[in-house]
Amino acid sequence: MKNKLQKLRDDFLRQLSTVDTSERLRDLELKYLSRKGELSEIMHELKNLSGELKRDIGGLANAVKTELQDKFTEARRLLDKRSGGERMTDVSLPGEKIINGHLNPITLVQNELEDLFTSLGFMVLDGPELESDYYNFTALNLSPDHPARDMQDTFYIDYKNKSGQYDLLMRTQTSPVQIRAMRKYGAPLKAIIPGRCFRNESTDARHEHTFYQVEGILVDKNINFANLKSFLEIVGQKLFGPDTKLRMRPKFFPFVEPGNNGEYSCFLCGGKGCRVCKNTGWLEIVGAGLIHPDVLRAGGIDPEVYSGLAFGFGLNRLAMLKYSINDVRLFNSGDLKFLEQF
Ligand code: FA5
Repeated sequence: MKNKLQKLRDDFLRQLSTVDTSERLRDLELKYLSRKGELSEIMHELKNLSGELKRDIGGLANAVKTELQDKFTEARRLLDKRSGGERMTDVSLPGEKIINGHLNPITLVQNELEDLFTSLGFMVLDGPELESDYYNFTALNLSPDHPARDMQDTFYIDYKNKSGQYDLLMRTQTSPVQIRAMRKYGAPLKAIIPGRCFRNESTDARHEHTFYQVEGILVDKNINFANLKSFLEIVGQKLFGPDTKLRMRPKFFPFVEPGNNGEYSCFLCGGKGCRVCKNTGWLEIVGAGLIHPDVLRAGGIDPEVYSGLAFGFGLNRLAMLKYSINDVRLFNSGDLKFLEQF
């Protein structure tokens, strides 16, 4: 075994003295010094020896190992130095193309809306995605037995509060941040809140379990429906062009009174009727209304002094319309062929 070790050492050193590229150095490392290399093999065989012999040859093997590793490290240092500190392969090979990332179309629309609303003096706020039942529903006038809760089923967290109730859930809308913002900043208040929402949906081309909304809230003295209408018009014209028209139709949301659905004239057919608007000429995009007095109270604001407006856009839907995307599920697909188009 001593001879074997001696031969391995000599072979290694002889070959090392002729190495002139990092590839050859690497080959040598693999052959002799790696976990499955020849030196490891010999070390492995040591366990079959006994007593003094094992100690002698073991000592020699360790000394050879240290010597070869030191020589190897030194050879690598010299090679690196010769190539200017960098280890190079073939410098004549074409370089690797660095692929640029793309912004998701949802982010593009979100950025446009943030630019618009900050230019109008709105703050951009954030809120928790893991929300309490109280903020997501009760404080927004959806008491625990309110039938309108059925419209927004979500994912509940398996955790009980001190009263033994499950009260943590993934938020279904950005509206709970209305309450948090009112409590934190009081009135007057101007804010938008973009963010991710979750619903227990059977997904299809228009419905996802995870999607984005952007909430808007404005609280001040004498806020009225005309103010709401003008904000929704500004958004439509900014995103879809100056000729975009707005239509508001009544819709029930427990946290606004009166509530409505905002619809824009179809950007594709200009209101004549087409495939995108299902021949109606209008596209339903936003839920909105004047903030219910109970919600202002839950936010710590006196409804006798202040009034407010609120709206909630579906960001995925806005992006679908702006970029003619025909399936909402593409946004979360991670499909580069889709994302690279924007
Ligand atoms: C709401 O969520 C209300 N919070 C909006 C609101 C805010 C009303 C403030 C009044 C005042 P709604 O459930 O309609 O409303 O959802 C709003 C928008 O979110 C929809 O128009 C749609 O664009 C988007 N949306 C809702 N569910 C989904 C889903 N499963 N997948 C993709 N987008 C969705």
